[in-house]
Amino acid sequence: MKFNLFTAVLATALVASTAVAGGDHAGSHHGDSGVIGQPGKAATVTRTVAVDMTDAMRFIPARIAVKQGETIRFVVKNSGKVKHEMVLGTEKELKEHYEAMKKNPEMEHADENMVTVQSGKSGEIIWHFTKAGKVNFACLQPGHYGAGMKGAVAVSGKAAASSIPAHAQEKPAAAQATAPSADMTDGEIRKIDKDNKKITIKHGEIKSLDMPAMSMVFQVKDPVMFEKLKVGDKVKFVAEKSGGAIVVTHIQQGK
Ligand SMILES: [Cu+2]
Repeated sequence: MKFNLFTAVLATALVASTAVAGGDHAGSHHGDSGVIGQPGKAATVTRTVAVDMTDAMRFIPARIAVKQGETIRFVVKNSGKVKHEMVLGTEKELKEHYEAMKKNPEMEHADENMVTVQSGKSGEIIWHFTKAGKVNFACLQPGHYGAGMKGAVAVSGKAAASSIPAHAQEKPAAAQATAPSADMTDGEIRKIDKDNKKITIKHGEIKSLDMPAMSMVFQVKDPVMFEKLKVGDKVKFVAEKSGGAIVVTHIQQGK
């Protein structure tokens, strides 16, 4: 009896550690992840892929092959003279986001599926590919995607027959946007930069700015707003365009 119990515990431990270490089970842990995968952890990176961005509006390479379950560290270099970025997404997401960037060239987005890189510099994205299929990427700087600055990651599937309960959560913040206060947007604080009077908020759709759900860096109107806020807080806020920036004018604790 004792032996059986021990065996059971050991088996459980093995399963748990495999899931954590390898991330092998196709996005089944945490019930997270959309269709393109999820942010990866540095500790579980399986491979590094170098990507070069050029002023010819190209990614080199533009085609990247990975296996389902891999966590890739993209080291993204900007060899050009202008700012470029690499953003992972579905074609639909990228297009929506690109249109929002064209309307709001001052916006500074900051999701984990992307990196914006200044001329001559490098940045990185660590991404865990949980589903077989195609993950697109593009540079969403105004004019760049339109000029063909895009590519795709082909994610090859595995033979494994594990079921993938990931579909349920493809629409995160936007789906809960049935707030009674119509002009407030729901969000969650990701980063607070008091020195530069900036705040990063993962937010739902901002109808007044025609902006889809994403994480974005905002200016704050008054630094006094920082006093009651900390990273991780759920908030409701109002943002508007002002003096070449997108500024949070009101913010309060959400539910
Ligand atoms: Cu670009």
